[in-house]
Amino acid sequence: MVLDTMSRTVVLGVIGSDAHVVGITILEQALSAAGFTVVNLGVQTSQAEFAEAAVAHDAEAVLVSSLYGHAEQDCQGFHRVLEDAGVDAVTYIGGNLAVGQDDFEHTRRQFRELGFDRVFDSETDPEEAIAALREDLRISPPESERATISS
Ligand code: B12
Repeated sequence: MVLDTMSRTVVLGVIGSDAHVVGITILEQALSAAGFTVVNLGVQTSQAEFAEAAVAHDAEAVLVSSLYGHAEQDCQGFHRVLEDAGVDAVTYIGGNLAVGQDDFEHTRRQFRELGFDRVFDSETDPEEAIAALREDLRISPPESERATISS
């Protein structure tokens, strides 16, 4: 079943000790404008805080951001924490995920193996994440965009 309504909740935050706030602020605005209910946990968010928020808000997606180069360490065991808390949500991660990030396909594989459903690099336009969420959560695009997609 494809759902038309967009009151779907997304939890968003920057994991670990990372304090880069600009990316998630832009993502929050874009997701809100696209009709999602966004719970922005802000910077320096622990794995447990992501899990607690996802449960408390019955989130359908958990979006993790990391810029400072320690994402791999910060995300070890993350999906186990979500699973133990009973979270049933798609998980995305994006940002500057590796130091250097010269081979993003390698980075993507690494984070897919950690359990993330989708992995985005630092060039990602928020619209890409929104399109991915619509696909993964089976939300049909708004009327205004349907003509564009079918043309
Ligand atoms: C501003 C900045 C800072 C500011 C942050 C201020 C603040 N409160 O936000 C300050 C000066 C504090 C800072 C500190 C540090 N920084 Co800094 N910082 C930057 C800088 C210049 C810009 C980041 C930014 O705001 N970009 C603009 C936003 C719009 O883009 P964005 O964050 O990339 O987000 C977009 C995408 O990545 C994507 N995205 C992000 N997350 C997600 C998540 C999902 C799910 C999706 C779909 C998409 C997505 O969508 C966003 C919107 O388009 C970058 C370099 C750069 N040009 O990117 C370095 C950079 C991120 N910093 C870096 C480093 C190393 C640090 C420090 C560790 C430096 C140090 N030794 O102290 C510290 C870390 C401090 C900490 N605890 O976090 C490195 C990271 C290196 C790496 N990963 O390999 C970078 C890349 C600089 C560099 N080239 O070396 N930094």
